[in-house]
Amino acid sequence: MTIFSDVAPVRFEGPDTSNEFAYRVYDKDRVVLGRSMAQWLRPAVCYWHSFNWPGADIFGGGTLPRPWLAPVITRSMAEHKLEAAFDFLSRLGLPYFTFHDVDAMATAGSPGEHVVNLHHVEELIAGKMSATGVKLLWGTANLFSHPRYAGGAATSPDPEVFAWAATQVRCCLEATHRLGGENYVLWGGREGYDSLLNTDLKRELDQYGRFLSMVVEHKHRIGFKGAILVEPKPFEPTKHQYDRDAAAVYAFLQRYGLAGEVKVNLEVNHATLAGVDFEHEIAAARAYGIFGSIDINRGDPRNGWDTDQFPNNAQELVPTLVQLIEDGGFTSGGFNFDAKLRRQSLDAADLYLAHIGGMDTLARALLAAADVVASGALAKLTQARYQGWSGDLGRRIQAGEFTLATLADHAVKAGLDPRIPSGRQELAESIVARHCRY
Ligand code: XUL
Ligand code: CO
Repeated sequence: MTIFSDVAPVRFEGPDTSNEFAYRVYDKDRVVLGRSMAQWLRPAVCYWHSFNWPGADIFGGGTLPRPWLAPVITRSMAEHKLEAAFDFLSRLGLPYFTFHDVDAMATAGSPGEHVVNLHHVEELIAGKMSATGVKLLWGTANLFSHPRYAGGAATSPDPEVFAWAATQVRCCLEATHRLGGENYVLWGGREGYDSLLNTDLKRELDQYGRFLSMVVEHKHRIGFKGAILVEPKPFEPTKHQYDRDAAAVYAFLQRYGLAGEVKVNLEVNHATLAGVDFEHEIAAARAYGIFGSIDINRGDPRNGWDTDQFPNNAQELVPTLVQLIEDGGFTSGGFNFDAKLRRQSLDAADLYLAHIGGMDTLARALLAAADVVASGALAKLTQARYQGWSGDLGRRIQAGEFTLATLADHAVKAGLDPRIPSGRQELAESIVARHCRY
């Protein structure tokens, strides 16, 4: 018995159910455009917000019932947490979870203790995974909470901190590999600066490049076949983070020769904080060939910080799902609920209600996006816009048949007087809106 045992296993009951602890739209086996909802969405519960966060904020302490939490976590507390987490996971019925090393293990005071404590909990996690069938979408090392990381991990002014970070990533990557994890994530929360007056930006980027190269080398050394994913975020906790968005990460990967080795884990509210739509981040990552996985959540339109709320607006997510369907779905990625309860969501039951609402939102967006794609209407409209590029001039420009000078000569000689086609933006928006009926 844990605090999560009061809720019966959550099942699909359809839109007319009066049971709040049931999925209304998310039916894991329902086939949509040739594959099941579970296969399209590959949803994961995150360990940190769900089980390792007491509901504290900068003005006050924990509010949520998490009896296994304290400033120093002992082995028995970590085991209590694990018991509760897998009780919740098996009742919620989603296929994956994600975790940071320190979310799951007993607190360590030295690198040696870190290695031992992580290994101890890894074995217990392995047992729980095989007992419940819940799989690992990705693991990650927390390189931002401990005071040693205040000045960065890989980008720290102190190489001993870099070595500590290397220890954590080595162990967590190996644990993720042994647990059958499908990806490994690095979120560089402190890899940035608070002031350029005391920061050597070029040196820090070189350090970060070195670190990631070491991670990639180790991945190959141990035979980990999953993707290495960097998670972009523009700021918070630092004033400026180097991996601010997908485009910045791509430039960084190119600079350090890692573009074929590392992809991105994109998060909805990180895009919002970067001042772009989430679908922009997806489109940019796809264009650069680095799209990997998604942390699903949302911000609050009137708050400029990372509120990590559960998603509740399916229509907003349709452009993302359309792109995912166009790609034929995730490869190794999935939708990880990097979302937390509000501080007043005090009951153990609230964690179920939050995930159920989030899952139904994703399922609604999937169904609407599938209808949009099946109708062919957006694809037709976009294709019509670029039609000119299929003509003689467009093909010859792309084939490199013109120089700037010969093309200019051609324009003058032909007296070009183009009329661009209508963008039909309002129609495109109506197409999305009219398919949001689930
Ligand atoms: C922080 C964030 C992290 C990463 C994992 O904003 O999103 O939870 O997803 O370290
Ligand atoms: Co995240």
